[in-house]
Amino acid sequence: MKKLNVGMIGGGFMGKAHSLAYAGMPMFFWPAPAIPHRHTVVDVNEQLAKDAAARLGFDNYSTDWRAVVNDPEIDVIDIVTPNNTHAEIAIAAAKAGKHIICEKPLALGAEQAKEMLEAVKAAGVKHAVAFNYRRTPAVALAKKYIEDGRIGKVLSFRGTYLQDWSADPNSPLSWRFQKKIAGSGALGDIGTHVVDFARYLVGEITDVNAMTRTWIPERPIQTGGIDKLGTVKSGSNDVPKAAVDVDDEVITMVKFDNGAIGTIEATRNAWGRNNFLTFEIHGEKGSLYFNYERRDELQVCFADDPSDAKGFRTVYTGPATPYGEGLWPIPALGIGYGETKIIETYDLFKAIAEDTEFSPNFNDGYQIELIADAILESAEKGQWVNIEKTAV
Ligand code: NAI
Ligand code: SOE
Repeated sequence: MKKLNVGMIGGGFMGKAHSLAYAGMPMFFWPAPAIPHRHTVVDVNEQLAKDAAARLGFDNYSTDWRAVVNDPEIDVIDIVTPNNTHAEIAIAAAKAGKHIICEKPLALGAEQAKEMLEAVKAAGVKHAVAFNYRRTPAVALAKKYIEDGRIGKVLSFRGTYLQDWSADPNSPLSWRFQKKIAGSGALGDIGTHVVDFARYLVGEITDVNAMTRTWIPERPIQTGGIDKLGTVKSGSNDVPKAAVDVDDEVITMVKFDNGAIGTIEATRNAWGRNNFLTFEIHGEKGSLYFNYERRDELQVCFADDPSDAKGFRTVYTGPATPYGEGLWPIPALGIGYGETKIIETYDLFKAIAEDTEFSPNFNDGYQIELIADAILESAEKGQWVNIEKTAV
């Protein structure tokens, strides 16, 4: 069985999630399309890189991503660093002929994403953007129902991504609150996951009309690299603060190319909401509702259900639903964040082994950046903005 050597750049939160997936994928999906081999992990922080190698199961560690990208032993470059580093690493990796998986959002904006797309196309390598939530089995089941015509023509989409980890003004100014590192705030960080759902399940977004707000204009300066996502607060009010220059909240109306309409909301300041990533889709013949906080479940209502039993009911994902052949043998044993990454890794390694396209890829990442840029432009101008369609 073919082995593919992975060079992973970044040893933080996503470094852990992706490493788990490299180890776990062949345990779930056997025969594996190819075996991921954890070759080298890179972090700018040497101690972190060293710890990451020991903890996450890599043979080697380095502080120099360029050396790893150009290492002839490496087949796949995995980019799990903050957003401002994605473009430079991905373009260098493409030039070195490596397959690439890059965390979301693909780039700081559409201009950068376009350069990344051009680089991978010129190199002829496989490219993936890690919008892993679409690989939750219940989300893939919703896609299947829509494609099978079970809810008929889609009329509307309502998507949210609500969290509360930054609602406390003492949650520090990590990289996620700095435009030069993150690109945008709640929009790029979590809103893009909803945009990915909308495009995956409904169709291309053509127009947006948005509002954004920055609720907490300054935060205590964070020293040190990893974003602790609000779990470590600044202890006193005397800590020096700096300005937040990204959005805390975004709400947009959207129009789709197939005539459907919808709304997308994202905020990290919604007390009581944790990973409230949801969609409700209404079609001419039924409705679907998903909430990631209850990710084994898809709520369904079909217009031809018996009239004395009409209403949302719960379908639990399991062996009979998408990816069931590789996951747990009884419905509702429990799908976790790790499984979404394991499935993502399985599909990527399959695409590499079978020379097919992975989706979502850099085309999708670029289109999502165009949509995100249009959302910011719309919020600034206070009017509808049309989105240019790329060659996706
Ligand atoms: P993090 O802050 O936990 O870790 C980032 C790591 O990258 C740190 O260890 C830092 O030292 C290292 N780093 C920074 N610059 C570097 C460079 N030039 N070379 C090598 N290492 C460098 O960040 P986290 O949460 O892991 O986020 C990384 C990426 O993953 C971001 O793009 C983020 O948007 C995305 N993400 C995606 C998630 C998903 O569900 N798909 C979940 C969380 C993050
Ligand atoms: C923080 O909002 C965060 O880690 C995002 O960066 C991820 O993309 C999301 O999946 C979980 O929350």
